[in-house]
Amino acid sequence: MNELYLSLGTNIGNTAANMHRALLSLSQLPKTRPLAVSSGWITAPVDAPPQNDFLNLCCSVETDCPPEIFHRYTKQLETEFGRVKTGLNGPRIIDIDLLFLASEETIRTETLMIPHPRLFERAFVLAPLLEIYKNGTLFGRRPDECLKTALKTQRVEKLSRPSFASAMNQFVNHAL
Ligand code: PH2
Ligand code: MG
Ligand code: MG
Repeated sequence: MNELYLSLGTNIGNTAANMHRALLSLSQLPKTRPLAVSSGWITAPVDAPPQNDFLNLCCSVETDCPPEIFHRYTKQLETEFGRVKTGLNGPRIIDIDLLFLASEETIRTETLMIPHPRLFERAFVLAPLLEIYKNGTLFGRRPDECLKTALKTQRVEKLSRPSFASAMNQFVNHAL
């Protein structure tokens, strides 16, 4: 059993609807149980060509799937959403990234790097993550301190009442 933290992002089309669908799809993956979901955050693009702001959030799941298999499922979901590659860090209908395992296990293969190599640099990951990850440290680092640094140059804004709240509730209620 792995406790896995994920980052989701979308900035094409109806982003709330995309996020809603992504959460429900994730909760229905084999051998997988949702644990927690953060608020939605509107975030300026980072390390990316000019494009629309993103809707980002983080969630956690418990899964019996090995991380490589889970990763394959999330890639399949992205394809089902109709994601097409538009250059490096181009706009996307949905991006589902595996951030880290609560066990702090490290994975380095051709296709998968866990922890995510840019995890500690990105406010659009750290701000939502800190809402659901309550350990003070991660891989010997302080995510709250990293967020402070990232916020000096990156803009993120928490959504107080996201229109996909029902999907967030359904996501966590599967865990009951
Ligand atoms: N994802 C990226 C690159 N830049 N910026 C924001 N705000 N949100 C993202 O999800 C994002 C990004 C690469 O996947
Ligand atoms: Mg990404
Ligand atoms: Mg990705």
